[in-house]
Amino acid sequence: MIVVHHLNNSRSQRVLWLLEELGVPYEVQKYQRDAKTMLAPAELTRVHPLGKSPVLTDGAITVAESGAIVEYLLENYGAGRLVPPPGTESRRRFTYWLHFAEGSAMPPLLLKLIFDRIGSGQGMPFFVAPVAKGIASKVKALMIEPNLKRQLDFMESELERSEWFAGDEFSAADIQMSFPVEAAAQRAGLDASRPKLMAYLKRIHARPEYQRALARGGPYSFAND
Ligand SMILES: N[C@@H](CCC(=O)N[C@@H](CS)C(=O)NCC(=O)O)C(=O)O
Repeated sequence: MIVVHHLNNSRSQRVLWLLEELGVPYEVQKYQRDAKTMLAPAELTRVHPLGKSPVLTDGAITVAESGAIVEYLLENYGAGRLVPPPGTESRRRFTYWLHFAEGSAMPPLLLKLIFDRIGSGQGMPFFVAPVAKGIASKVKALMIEPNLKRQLDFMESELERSEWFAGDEFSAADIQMSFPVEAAAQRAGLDASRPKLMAYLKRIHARPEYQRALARGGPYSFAND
């Protein structure tokens, strides 16, 4: 039996969703973030040394890293579904977005989360808070926000070319891309000025498999790393 080691409000939501799309039975082992630090509990390190989520166990096999989990599930349980045929333009786009989600889209989103927290001055001595605020707003203006804008513009333009990230068919690349797009809508300024991305979010949220995955995983707010 496949077990998804699922941290609340996390990327492992995508793994539940992919399993629902594939119709593969699975169990969910739930872990709660620390309310203050938002970090995963230490018990997750018993499943994988990095103690991050998602991790999937399938009998004696342990797979970590969401992109690797997507590839493992498609290879072993996909029977050719949710991935375009090799050698096609769609397959190249699929591979690009599968890697882009964690390799390029998430780093500036995570930096924004961190510098927003630093800039809030919360928990800092009163004389440090204004300095922290100044540094955070400089880093955001010079580095993080221009990157986020360029990436969102690029994603929007790609969805002008086709309905889904890899082409005309829904694929696992759309599942992998859901987390950064949701995070951008939650906390990085993605709004109605980018109608293709907003319509993509609406389409994925309307999928019954997405809804079933939410019901299995529990409350989900996209506000975390
Ligand atoms: N690139 C990794 C990122 C894994 C990751 O950072 N997971 C977050 C949850 S979304 C986590 O476990 N955070 C809690 C912690 O770092 O303690 C993946 O896609 O699997």
